[in-house]
Amino acid sequence: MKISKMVIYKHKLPVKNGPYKMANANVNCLDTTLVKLVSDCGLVGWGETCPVGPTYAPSHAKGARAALMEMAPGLMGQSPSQLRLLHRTMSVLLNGHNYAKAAIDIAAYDLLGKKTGQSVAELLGGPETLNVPSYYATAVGPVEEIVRLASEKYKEGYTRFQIKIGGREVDADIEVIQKVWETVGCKMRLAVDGNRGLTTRDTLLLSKECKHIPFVLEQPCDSLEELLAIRSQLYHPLYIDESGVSISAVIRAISLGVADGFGMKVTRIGGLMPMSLFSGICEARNLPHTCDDAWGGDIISAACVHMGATINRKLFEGTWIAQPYIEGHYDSKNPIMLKGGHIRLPEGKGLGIVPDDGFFVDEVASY
Ligand code: 0XW
Ligand code: MG
Repeated sequence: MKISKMVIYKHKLPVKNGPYKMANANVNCLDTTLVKLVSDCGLVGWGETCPVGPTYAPSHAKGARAALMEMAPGLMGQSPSQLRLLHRTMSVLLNGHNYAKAAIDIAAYDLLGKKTGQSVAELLGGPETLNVPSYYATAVGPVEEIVRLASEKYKEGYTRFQIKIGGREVDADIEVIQKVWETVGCKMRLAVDGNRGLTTRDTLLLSKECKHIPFVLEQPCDSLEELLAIRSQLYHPLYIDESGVSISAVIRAISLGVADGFGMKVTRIGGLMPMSLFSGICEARNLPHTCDDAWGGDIISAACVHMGATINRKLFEGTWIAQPYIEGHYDSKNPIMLKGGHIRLPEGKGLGIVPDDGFFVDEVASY
């Protein structure tokens, strides 16, 4: 099987009840990028990448499309089934830009699944579950709203709740965490995500003020160096998210002893193949981790759910998808849905998601 055609589309995903506010990003509408790979045998595979605005990470929608256009001509005639070689070809064509390469990796897995009659989860080693646990992530918001969401999401069946903090006075963040704890206690596992937005001083203060509350602290400060500097003074386990930009960065964080776990994004690490390697490294060191993406629609959600289904249950912290914040689906017959805090693994070959005919109309380039 060879790649004979590649089409790049862009598509707008408005945020339901937006903006979605994080310490370093404020988004009303996401700009997602879709990749359609067509094989010489007429099969079609889909990939997607959707940075959550231009400030969450060093990636942005136009950058993804420029990187895809840079690689596209060199990908024609390559085999999508030889995934390791496909990744090497992408590295020869372009340095870095993992988040763009991920869309091609996902489309290649979708094609390979369709060709061999297997689901992506089977190609990744096999699902441990058909009902993948998710977790709820709030935006940065007022105390009453976050407390209300905590009770509501517990009742819906979520087992993990991520509170966003940062970008405001640390006292407001401390109050939110304490009130959520008073309301839901140990009913859900708690994570507190600073999205790089806190100073080391405020992180230490927050951890001390909340030392009686068992949560994991996710990427409170910008860099690994800042986290390393305060690591020994923290009262909470530390999860690395935004700093885990590559397999090499993950190995570094583990060997520096700064990571008690990870929030990981399939696109940030470069696709399903590197994500599977990352998950294997975590398993070797007994490190819990999520399997998410920054944002995006049914295609990226399906990729995260297939990968999440394969992760060792003991270490799996859930798959976050943007569905609760988005209206509508690409595949109206077989949408990716969150129910009771869990996501059903799509049935069928490949990703198990096929966008409705003519759904994407904004074609950016075709090769
Ligand atoms: C909660 N998320 C997975 C979704 C947002 O895009 C950010 C992210 C995180 O944990 O940083
Ligand atoms: Mg995070």
